[in-house]
Amino acid sequence: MARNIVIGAAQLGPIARDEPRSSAIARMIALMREASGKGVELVVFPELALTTFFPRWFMADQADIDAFFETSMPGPETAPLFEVAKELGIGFYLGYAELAEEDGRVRHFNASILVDKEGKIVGKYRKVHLPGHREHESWRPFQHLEKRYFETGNLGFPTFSAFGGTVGMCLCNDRRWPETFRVMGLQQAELVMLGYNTPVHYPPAPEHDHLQDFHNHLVMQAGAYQNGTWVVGVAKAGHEEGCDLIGGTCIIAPTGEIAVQCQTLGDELIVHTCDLDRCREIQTNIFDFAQHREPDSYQLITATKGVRKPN
Ligand code: CDV
Repeated sequence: MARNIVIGAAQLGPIARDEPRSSAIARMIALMREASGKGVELVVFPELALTTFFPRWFMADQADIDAFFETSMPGPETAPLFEVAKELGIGFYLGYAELAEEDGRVRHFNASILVDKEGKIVGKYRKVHLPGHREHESWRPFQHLEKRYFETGNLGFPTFSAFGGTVGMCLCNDRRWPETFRVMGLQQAELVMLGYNTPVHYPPAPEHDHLQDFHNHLVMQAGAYQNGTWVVGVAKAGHEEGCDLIGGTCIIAPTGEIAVQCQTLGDELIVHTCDLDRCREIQTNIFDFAQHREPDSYQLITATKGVRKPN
């Protein structure tokens, strides 16, 4: 018996700096309605899906930065997304900038939530691997100030029992790190959802620009196969405020094969029926962790942050 879930990966094209959230949300609702017509139960949206990718600009005034953050979820502007999801009986993953009051102080996270078919938040994730830099670097054609604007996520990589399976989340740069997928794999994740904003041009190593699409799929396919999990990776794509972002939104099977992939750099929905039981093909065979892992030999992974030189 299959444990099927029909998943929609809802890629977004560029969002302008002055585009109001209401416009981005209207675009997402249109994709959600299209998804509903195709029997979708769960829609995955990109990272920082409500606004333009604001870490590309240095902003000195905290009020200008905070304007890109959500202080409540749902809030007045995001409520329609939750209402339509409930009306259609569709769950969703959403990436957004979270401004939280926690431990007696204001905190900023690059976050994602998982919302069930009733419009209720059933999972939250805060981005662990923040790429980029802290200070303004004038030599760059555009900034990547995630390290300045966000704190490192403090929730780890939890998984949740939802949509008839075990599901987890991560965000963009997280997908490049095998630890991300393995920590969720060790919780027997059957589905990992992630949104991304990935520029074609990587200023510190422009010689790799032509490899951006390859690396995107390479890491997600490896993460899927090595942990026997479905992976849904969703881009904010296209020419956004002078910066080209890759597309390549896709749904990847536990075998590492891309089942379906977007063809454009704009708003586009792709749909696939994912049988969560297919995870067992890998999880009880080549990557049967209990039988084959050798954690004693991996201690260096958590014992050190950087490289430890041989004696
Ligand atoms: N939003 C991201 O995390 N972007 C990074 C870029 C800067 C390399 C990524 O890993 O795609």
